[in-house]
Amino acid sequence: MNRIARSSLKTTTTIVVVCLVMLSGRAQATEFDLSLLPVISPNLCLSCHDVDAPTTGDAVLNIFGLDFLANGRLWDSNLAQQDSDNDGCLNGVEVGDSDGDGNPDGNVTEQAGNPGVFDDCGSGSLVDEKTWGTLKAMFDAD
Ligand SMILES: [Ca+2]
Ligand SMILES: [Ca+2]
Ligand SMILES: [Ca+2]
Repeated sequence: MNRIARSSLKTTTTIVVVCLVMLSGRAQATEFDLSLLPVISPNLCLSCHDVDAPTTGDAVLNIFGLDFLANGRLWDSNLAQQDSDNDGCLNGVEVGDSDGDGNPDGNVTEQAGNPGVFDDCGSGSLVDEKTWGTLKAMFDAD
């Protein structure tokens, strides 16, 4: 086998393996991923997907789901400080955990907006939310 054929075979094998890993246990992964968000009501699966009961065939990710995936499937301050759907509300504000430490803001029990959908996520400008998040992070660091 020449070098190009071997390289091509290796690439094909890698793609097949990656696809198999992605297909196996997709639903379980979704439930696990959902458990990583500090506040999930009322959007639940819709926080990350385009459908409210995703199965392997239709588990299309929304823009926040893609960012979550790109962030190593982690909910953290990095992801909280982004505005995935570009609606002016940071992910952390929409999810209800401004600093992204995994604990809801105060006694928040409902997401303020959907982090993956351009929507009305409450009052306040992005600058104010950013400032608030920064201030909060400073206090939390102590
Ligand atoms: Ca947003
Ligand atoms: Ca928090
Ligand atoms: Ca939103």
